[in-house]
Amino acid sequence: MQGQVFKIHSDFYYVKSKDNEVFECKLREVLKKQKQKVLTGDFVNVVNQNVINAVLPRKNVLLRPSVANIDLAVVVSSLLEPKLDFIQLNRYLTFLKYHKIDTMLCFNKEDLLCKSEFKKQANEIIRIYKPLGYKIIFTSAKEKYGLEDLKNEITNKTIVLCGLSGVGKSSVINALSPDFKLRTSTVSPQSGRGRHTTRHCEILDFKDYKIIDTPGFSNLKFDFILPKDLSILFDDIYTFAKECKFSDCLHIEGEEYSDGCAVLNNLNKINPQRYQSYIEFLKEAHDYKYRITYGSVKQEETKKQTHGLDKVKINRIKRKKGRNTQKQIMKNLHEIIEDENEY
Ligand SMILES: Nc1nc2c(ncn2[C@@H]2O[C@H](COP(=O)(O)OP(=O)(O)OP(=O)(O)O)[C@@H](O)[C@H]2O)c(=O)[nH]1
Ligand SMILES: [Mg+2]
Ligand SMILES: [Zn+2]
Repeated sequence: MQGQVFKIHSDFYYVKSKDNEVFECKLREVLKKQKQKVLTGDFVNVVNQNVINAVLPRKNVLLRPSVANIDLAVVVSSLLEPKLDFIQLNRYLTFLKYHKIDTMLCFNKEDLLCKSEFKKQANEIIRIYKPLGYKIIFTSAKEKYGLEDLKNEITNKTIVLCGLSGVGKSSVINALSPDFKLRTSTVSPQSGRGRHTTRHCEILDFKDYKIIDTPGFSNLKFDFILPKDLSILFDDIYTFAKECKFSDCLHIEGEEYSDGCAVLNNLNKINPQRYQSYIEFLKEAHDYKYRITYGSVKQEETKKQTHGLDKVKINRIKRKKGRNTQKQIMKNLHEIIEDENEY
């Protein structure tokens, strides 16, 4: 039998067949030994009604939240409570772009702003994100605004809701259908943050679409990518970065290439918060580069002491980085998943 994993609780995988039959399954020992990750959204093969013995090829995978086979990610932000945080939003967008997943934006809690304040915020959002090609909707789960706009975008799709804790992901699902009765809780008045109410990813089946509710998280870091590969994930920066005449320029204000850098020459055309996000993520990417370089250098220093071959040392550092980059990215992301599961 084949089916889709719609929920995972510790070692149990809940699989729904095409006929909507639900099976509580375990993973076949050999898959465990192979460290095969099974994610919510995976299509799997089930034998004996309760053993997953194969994961079918994935259309795509997102490791934060950990889900597979998604048609669209909807990044949910709240206009207030928690306060709209553009850098955090850019984190999600950049991460999804890295995973090549279609993305749209949903700004919830419209009811918390007065008309004029809402208009001001909405205009700013549209000015920044529409030119980047994102569909944008405004909703209120409380007042049930904007839900038709959301439905229009997600019909016939499997979508994942991503966003900080407390922005109203589960509330939006409850507003679309009272059947699920997902748990929600208020944002803490002290910290202004959500309370991590949703603990697991779960696919909720609607008649015309599937929605994956996910736990909110904020500690997503770009510590799996090299600094030189970051600008390509920012369309608005890359437009100029690809014209920059310095091949190894990272387009940072005040640094060695600032005279004549194509990005810096056009900084007035880039939204300041987008550029600030780029610089912030760049620091995390630098930490990653430092870590992998330092790891290799340490190994090579030992080699040097034994063989005294400087030239070999340089070549090996370069080779090591190239070979290991992809493996390291996956390793880092898998570590992130482990953290995620600790909620
Ligand atoms: N005023 C208002 N409050 C909302 C709206 N949507 C959600 N809320 C409230 O915001 C709080 C958090 O909502 P949740 O649905 O639990 O948020 P979440 O994104 O699922 O949070 P996690 O599960 O922790 O990731 C709850 O008290 C909701 O009642 C809205 O549109 N307007
Ligand atoms: Mg929730
Ligand atoms: Zn440059």
